[in-house]
Amino acid sequence: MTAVTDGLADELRLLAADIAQEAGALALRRRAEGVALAATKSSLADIVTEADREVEALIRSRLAAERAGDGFLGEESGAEQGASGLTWVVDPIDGTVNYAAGFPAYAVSIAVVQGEPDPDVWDDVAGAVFAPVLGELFTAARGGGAWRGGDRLRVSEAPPAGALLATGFGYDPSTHDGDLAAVRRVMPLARDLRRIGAASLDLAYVAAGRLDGYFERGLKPWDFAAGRMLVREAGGVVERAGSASDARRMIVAGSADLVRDIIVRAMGDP
Ligand code: LIP
Repeated sequence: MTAVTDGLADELRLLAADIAQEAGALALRRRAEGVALAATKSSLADIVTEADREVEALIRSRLAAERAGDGFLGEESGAEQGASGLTWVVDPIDGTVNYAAGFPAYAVSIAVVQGEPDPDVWDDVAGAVFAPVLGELFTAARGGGAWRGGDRLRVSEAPPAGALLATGFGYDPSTHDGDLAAVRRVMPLARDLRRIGAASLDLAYVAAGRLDGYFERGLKPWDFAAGRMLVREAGGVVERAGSASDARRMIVAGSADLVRDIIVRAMGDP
């Protein structure tokens, strides 16, 4: 079991940032050449492109070369246990629908965590979210704060006019009614609502204070591993609301007060 010192956490932050930027550059090149759909996954709307697979393969091989004993949990190529107690949790292109449609809001999301590869119990070590079109890199290391480039990030307090919130919707059409009902219940807290289409960026923007809060049901660990760490290191709170047996538990991020208010409304009676 690797002992994670502050120095190692920061080293892994820089490695995550380096690989995320290399992976982002590959995604950008492939986008310029045209997007080829490789398959659909949970539903027809849940697409994977050839680039998702190629970018994840690049990240995986870079990590295998640099961090041979670590485990891996990736959106496209699954899980592999390591011997070091550290696991890399990777979404090669978060915001695949944006990527395929030509919207700039997509990102490479890379986190490294310690302990069981279960987001309810793992300890954050380091993470990076890189949006190649937007040219923005967000990073965090355990206890070392969250950063956009060289600027330290801090979550906002929602202003009196109401919170600027973001949310997202699952790919499965049968989940839309429930997602919309949650939006309706939370809306009284909001000044306005965004649907950016990439959970890692929603969370990075909460960390940066651009958004006051974010909530979404049904995210997978790779969607939020790095972003959740950014929010926490920026002084915010990220909760998973609902019972552990619910595969569509809601992620709620923001300041402690706002997260509490969102959960009370979102989980209330319709
Ligand atoms: C997607 C997101 C999006 C969310 C989807 C999905 P993908 O990740 O980040 O914002 O609403 O449910 O998880 O599939 O593009 O990596």
